[in-house]
Amino acid sequence: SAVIEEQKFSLQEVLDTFKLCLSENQDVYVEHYVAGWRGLVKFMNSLGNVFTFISKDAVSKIQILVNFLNGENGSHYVTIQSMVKYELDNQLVDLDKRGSHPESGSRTLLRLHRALRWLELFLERLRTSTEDSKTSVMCADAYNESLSQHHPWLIRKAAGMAFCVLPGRPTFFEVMNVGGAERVVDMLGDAVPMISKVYQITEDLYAQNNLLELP
Ligand code: 1PW
Repeated sequence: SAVIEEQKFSLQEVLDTFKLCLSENQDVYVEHYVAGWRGLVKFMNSLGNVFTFISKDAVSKIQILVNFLNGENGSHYVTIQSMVKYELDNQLVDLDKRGSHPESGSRTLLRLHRALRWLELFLERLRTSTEDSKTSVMCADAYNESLSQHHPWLIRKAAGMAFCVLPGRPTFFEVMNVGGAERVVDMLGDAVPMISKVYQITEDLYAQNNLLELP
């Protein structure tokens, strides 16, 4: 029935959300970016309890952005581009050290942005993996190559421990609920370039505005 259909989780749907992120002139919609992350959180939570420490932070960051989007200045938060411009023009961002705006939209989104790079690298490894590849190794390699550089020792340790208990590749593919391994590979071949594009546009915007190290 339709109800059961709705409850069924599919990573395909999540990754499709990232397709909706890009406007005609390559702006990134915050609404869809956040919706994509909501789906990723759901996915992480279905991988086991150890991931709740990871997803909890994503959830609170998603909520900060949603609050801006639904707030009185919400019209400035429709795209990442308009958000950054609005917050910079109105001195709403702590640029060098944490001060009166510790939870700006710009610094909050930067955290999700850095994590999106991890996801991109991880999904690409998953796509090109073979039956005997270890998800824990793929996940750790992707993490060490990206997000870990922004994390202190304690979080790196905790993340490393969480990766160790990640389910194996077959379970992983099952939880994704996309179909057989071949279909997963096809889906990822479609989704990874899309995520990569959203990532690159955001990265360029932050680089141009000197925001890549926001505290
Ligand atoms: C298997 C699928 C994986 C997909 C995405 C992974 C999401 C990664 C979230 C890692 C979070 C680890 C714990 C929280 C750390 C925060 O200190 C950190 N947040 C993030 C998202 O890196 C930095 O945020 P903060 O402390 O500067 O507010």
